[in-house]
Amino acid sequence: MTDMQAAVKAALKAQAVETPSWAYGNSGTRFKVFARPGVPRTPWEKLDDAAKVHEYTGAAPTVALHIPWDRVDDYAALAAYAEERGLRLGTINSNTFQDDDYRLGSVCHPDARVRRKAVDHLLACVDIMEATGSRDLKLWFADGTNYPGQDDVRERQDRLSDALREVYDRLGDGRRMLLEYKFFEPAFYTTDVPDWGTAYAHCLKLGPRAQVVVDTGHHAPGTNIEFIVATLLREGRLGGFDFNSRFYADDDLMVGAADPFQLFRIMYEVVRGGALPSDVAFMLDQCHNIEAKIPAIIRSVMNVQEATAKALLVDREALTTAQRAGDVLGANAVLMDAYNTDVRPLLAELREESGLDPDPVAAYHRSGWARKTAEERVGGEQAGWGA
Ligand code: AOS
Ligand code: ZN
Ligand code: ZN
Repeated sequence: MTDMQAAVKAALKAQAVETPSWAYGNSGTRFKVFARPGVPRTPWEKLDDAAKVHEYTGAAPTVALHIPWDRVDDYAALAAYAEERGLRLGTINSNTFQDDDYRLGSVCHPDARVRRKAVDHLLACVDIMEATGSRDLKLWFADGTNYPGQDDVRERQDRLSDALREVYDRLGDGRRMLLEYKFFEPAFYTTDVPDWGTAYAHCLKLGPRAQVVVDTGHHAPGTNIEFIVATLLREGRLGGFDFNSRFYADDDLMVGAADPFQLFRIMYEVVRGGALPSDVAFMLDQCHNIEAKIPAIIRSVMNVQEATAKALLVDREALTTAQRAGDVLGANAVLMDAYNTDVRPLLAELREESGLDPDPVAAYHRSGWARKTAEERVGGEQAGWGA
């Protein structure tokens, strides 16, 4: 094994991908949610499924929760349950978009009563973090307007700023606030946190523990996401990723499915920025509408690993030499050589060295977990979006 291969393997072994609890539940579109037999009915069962993903990949040790979709009476008990299964509870995702009260927004709503309600929910999430031991609070706001003139765009920024300040100041020691942006949907004219610049400006004002989250599906077509990643890393403000794939809008398909080359370019900037390992959270934010959920999540983790392996294989020395010499095609070729490397044998070897099956999807299918859960998880209500 070359030194390069050993270094690549060591970096890959240290990489962890956080899976989202909501990906284990039923989901769909506004047209139809397709129910699948065996889907979890409770947060506890979601953790049982997440444990399977970790068991076969060895790379998914934490699970993000969504409040209130994963509401339980005792979060410390949920954390203990996760630990018994070799997992930890990860990022707490807040929800300020589901209630009727939020028709005109949440923390940016024109009515102070609604803003108070939204901030109280975020503060409740801060308390939950203490019970679960979660490091990060992830904020995504559906706030915005549909029509020019509907509300005062600048004043909405002031309201947002006040809300973020109150929540930031309540974060416990070592906790972080991750602010996610999205350019449109559900609001269609203005969105209150539409882009990385707006998120970054708020984070800068708040303090170092406020960080930007890049959801790969939240950009206009053609946006150079890896440039945003490079910039945020340079400024020390990249808190994490919500990984998924998009063809059109916020499609939430499996990461690396639509554009594996883009994922590679992003991971190259992560490696280049010295962020592997780092505090950057590598999270999935996906919904599996027509496919089996656990194998899709395993596949997604593998897609992140493959992109990372290729990014790590870039011959940085040769690249720098070509870049400094102004060798445009030579530099491009160095990058493409790494991208075009088949890293699957390397990853299979790595898994075997860690006592895992080289083919996690096949191992999962052989395990009989899908059949067992379809038989056992009857009655009650299946979890899904909003459940
Ligand atoms: C919404 O579009 C965002 O991607 C959110 O990160 C997320 O999907 C939702 O809030 C679930 O927590
Ligand atoms: Zn997201
Ligand atoms: Zn999204």
